[in-house]
Amino acid sequence: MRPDLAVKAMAALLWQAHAKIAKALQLSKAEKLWEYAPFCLELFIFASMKGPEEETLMRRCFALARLANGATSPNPMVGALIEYEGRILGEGYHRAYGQAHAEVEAFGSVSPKDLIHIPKSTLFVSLEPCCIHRNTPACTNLIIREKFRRVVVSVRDPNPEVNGRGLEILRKAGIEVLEGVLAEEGRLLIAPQLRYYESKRPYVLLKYAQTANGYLGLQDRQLSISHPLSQRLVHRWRSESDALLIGSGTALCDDPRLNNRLWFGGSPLRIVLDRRNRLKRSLHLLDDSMPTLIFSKGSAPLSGFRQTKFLPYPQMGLPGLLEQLAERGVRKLLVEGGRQVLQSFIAANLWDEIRRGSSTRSLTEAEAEQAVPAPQLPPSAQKVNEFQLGWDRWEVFRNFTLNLF
Ligand code: AOF
Ligand code: ZN
Repeated sequence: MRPDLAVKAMAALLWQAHAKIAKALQLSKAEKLWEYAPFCLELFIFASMKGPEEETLMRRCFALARLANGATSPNPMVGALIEYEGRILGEGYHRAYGQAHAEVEAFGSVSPKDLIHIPKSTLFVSLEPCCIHRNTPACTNLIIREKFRRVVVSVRDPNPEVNGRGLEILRKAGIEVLEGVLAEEGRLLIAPQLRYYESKRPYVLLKYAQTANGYLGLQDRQLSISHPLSQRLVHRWRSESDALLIGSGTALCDDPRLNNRLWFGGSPLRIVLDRRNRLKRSLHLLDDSMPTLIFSKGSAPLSGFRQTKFLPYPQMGLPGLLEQLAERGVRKLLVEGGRQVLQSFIAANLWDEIRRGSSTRSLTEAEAEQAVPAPQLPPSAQKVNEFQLGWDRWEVFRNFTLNLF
């Protein structure tokens, strides 16, 4: 039995006992009030347990939402479940852009015999239900039609076409609405969309690996720093990103493929900043095997590509570049270096998160002479998480000057 239901049952027993005792002792009205004390205490405990119960179920919505990490962009990840008397009747999540919303998936998973309970059920959703018909019909219509008793939401949809209207429509239809459950975590889940609607640019995630003595690598050749498990993790991060950006220095030195080979899901759009038109046709990045954007000087310096596009490097610099990417639907941008590119994002304060892996590997003094130092962490970087993976220590920093968290 659920603990909060057990308390409810206890409170009911106390209530009955109280009535009998009061009658037997023929207590006065004032004395009777005292009899309420234990009952009130139990009710208080019950009420205070309701919060964590809601948080537990909302956490489950977040976990469901994250199952589609990388597949929903430019739309947010969303998870939902339906609760009836402590039982989860159904759950679901928005699986991919253009497909059914989390609420529809959750409702669709309810077994036919449980459908009669819907009018007494609570719908938990990590995001405010939509009230517009775009790729799919408005979720508010489904919720009203099926007569849900209550809707519990973590955060509002930052899309100005929805932003609070979904909740208002539900309230007007007589549905009890609670918003703001685990709002901080809910905002993190939709950080790329919040960043887009707030700043018209993608959420920028800088990632780099450094040696124990703080170097990214050598000037002219690739250095193997990270543990194989870290490489796999980085591919996972690639699968969760819409685009992956590097500078021409890294392209020439490492000749990377910049795709996702070590994790499930797809690969991001490849982006190279090549302001001096230094890229060579023989590089993996110019193999035309997947969508690639090269920001170069003037019009296309090379031709004959199908999936590779050359665009002039924007006069506005990084802000202009990010605006262009946002217009192309990029909501989450992973920047994988090198030093110059990483440092320019940091200098312009155009970053939201930094993931830094520090290896136990060190460079020799001779190697260090022609090595590239890791970027300088800005004072605005606040560490929010760290973990060990093989011989690497990963640290996660967020930019708290940007008003997103
Ligand atoms: C929800 N539940 O699971 C998702 C929502 O028609 P679409 O898919 O393009 O989405 C239109 C709006 O719905 C947009 O504001 C987006 O933020 C929101 N996504 N809403 O109720 C969901 N994925
Ligand atoms: Zn919806």
